Amino acid sequence: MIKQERSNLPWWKKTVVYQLYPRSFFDSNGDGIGDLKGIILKLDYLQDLDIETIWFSPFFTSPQRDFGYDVTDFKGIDLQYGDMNLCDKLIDEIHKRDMKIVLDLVLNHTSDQHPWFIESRSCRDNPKRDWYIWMDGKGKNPPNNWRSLIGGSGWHYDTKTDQWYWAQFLPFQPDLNYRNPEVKETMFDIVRFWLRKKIDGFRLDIIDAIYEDSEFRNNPPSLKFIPSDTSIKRFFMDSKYSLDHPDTFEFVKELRLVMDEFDNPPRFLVGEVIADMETLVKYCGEQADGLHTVFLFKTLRTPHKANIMKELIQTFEKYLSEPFIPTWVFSNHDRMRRITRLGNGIEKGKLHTAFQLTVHGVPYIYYGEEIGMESPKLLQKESLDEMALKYKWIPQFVFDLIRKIGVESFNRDEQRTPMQWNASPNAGFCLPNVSPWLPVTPSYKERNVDIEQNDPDSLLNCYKRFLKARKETPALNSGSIEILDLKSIPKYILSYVRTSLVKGSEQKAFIFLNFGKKNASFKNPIKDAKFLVSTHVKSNPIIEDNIVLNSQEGIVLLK
Ligand SMILES: [Ca+2]
Ligand SMILES: [Ca+2]
Repeated sequence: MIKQERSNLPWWKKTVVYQLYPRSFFDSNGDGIGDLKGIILKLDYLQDLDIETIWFSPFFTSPQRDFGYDVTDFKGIDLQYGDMNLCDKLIDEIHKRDMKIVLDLVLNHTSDQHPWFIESRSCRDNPKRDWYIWMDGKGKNPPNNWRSLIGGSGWHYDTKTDQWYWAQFLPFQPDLNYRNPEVKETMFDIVRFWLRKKIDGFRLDIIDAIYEDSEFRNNPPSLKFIPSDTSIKRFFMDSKYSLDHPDTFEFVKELRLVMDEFDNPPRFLVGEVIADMETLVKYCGEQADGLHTVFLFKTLRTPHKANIMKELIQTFEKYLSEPFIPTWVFSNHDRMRRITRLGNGIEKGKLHTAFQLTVHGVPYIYYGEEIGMESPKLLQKESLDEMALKYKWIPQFVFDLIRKIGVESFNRDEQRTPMQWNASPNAGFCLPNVSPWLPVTPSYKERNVDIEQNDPDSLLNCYKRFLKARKETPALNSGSIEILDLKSIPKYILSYVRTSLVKGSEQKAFIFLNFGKKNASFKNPIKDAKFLVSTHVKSNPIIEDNIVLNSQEGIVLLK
């Protein structure tokens, strides 16, 4: 067990991150779209919740075809959300509350409406031509067999110049060419621009897609069709030449050097990467000189079971122990919400919360997760999400089946519905007479901030208890982790201990999570431990020599 003083860890290893989707948080001006002013008005809510870091999905200038992940000006604020003055105020108001701000950086591509791409596609000898990836086709076919991340060829033919451009994601998001040094320098200067504005870190969109093979070799075939969170084999193709390119591992180190130019306070990076563990750690650098952290999406589809959660901890600790640190994410703007995945069970949601906020690593809370917001069933063909529209020809019942059996949602609108503030029409997200950009989820009348704040037994108050305990307890926010494998504890109970040195003496937090369907009672393995917090109100888990837990109850004992 590591016995070093860990409470002096850098802030980003101890923090709790809240992912905020600006379009859906709070509309301050009655157009049905969330905005920066609305976010500023709600910052007290996040501070009161003990959120320490806020990551914003992009609010840069964009035609909004991919709702901000298609940027036309990386240094501009989209008019729908506000302007630079408001952004400066937002940064300031967040820092005033002793919180940190993380922006979403889309380095891989721009919008096809970006002035750079408009120039680039105008003619073959334009100075910006080489800022994007252009190739001759093979007869009437694309240059090679590479598929995009969302299926189908990632090559798109441009009639004007009779060449094809490469797009890893949607067709209107052409990839930048990082083999051109001007592109790299320009993008690094954009990073510096935001760091000078005191941004504390960046979440890096599809950072595994930065470089592709310079020889454009065909990708080999694969037997795998269905995409997963741990493999680049998908759509019957092994994307070895178009994803996780060795040059990208070097690129993140260069980006890290740019970040390190700004060290007061230290800044951090978290990368969106879909890969196996061996590949994921490569993005962090052998000398911890790459990305500070990466998302570990294996968590997204983990069944609600003690032994599987235990294996996850063991795997993450094996690959990402000090100086690295795991991340824990259970929903985001692309993937089905956690509570829907858990069969809409609030009690399971509470246990999940206890797990996420006590395990070793950086927790990511997706907005609304704290009140149990669901991914409602929306019709694929009516989607505003272009990725969902790409598959609108598939009959709806297939998506319904995927939701039911595969427990996944392919219509990203379902993850992006308006924040539920209260039980008034439109859930208090926008004025009652305004139509919100996406429909409010029907269960908003029971699941909203207003109601849950006043109910001690709500999911929201469970979050509050655990967030507060985490913030105030060094063992929980900085301690090392060890699984407690004791024969006396039933198998359906996940238990682990976090240890930290506080002013020279050892603090230990013992966590017991009952994933079982029944109440449990077992001999208390720890003498003189004090009860700190539980998922259940009026919990009394220490009874004489035993620990007694309700089904789906999670507790922390402190020693
Ligand atoms: Ca608005
Ligand atoms: Ca790329």
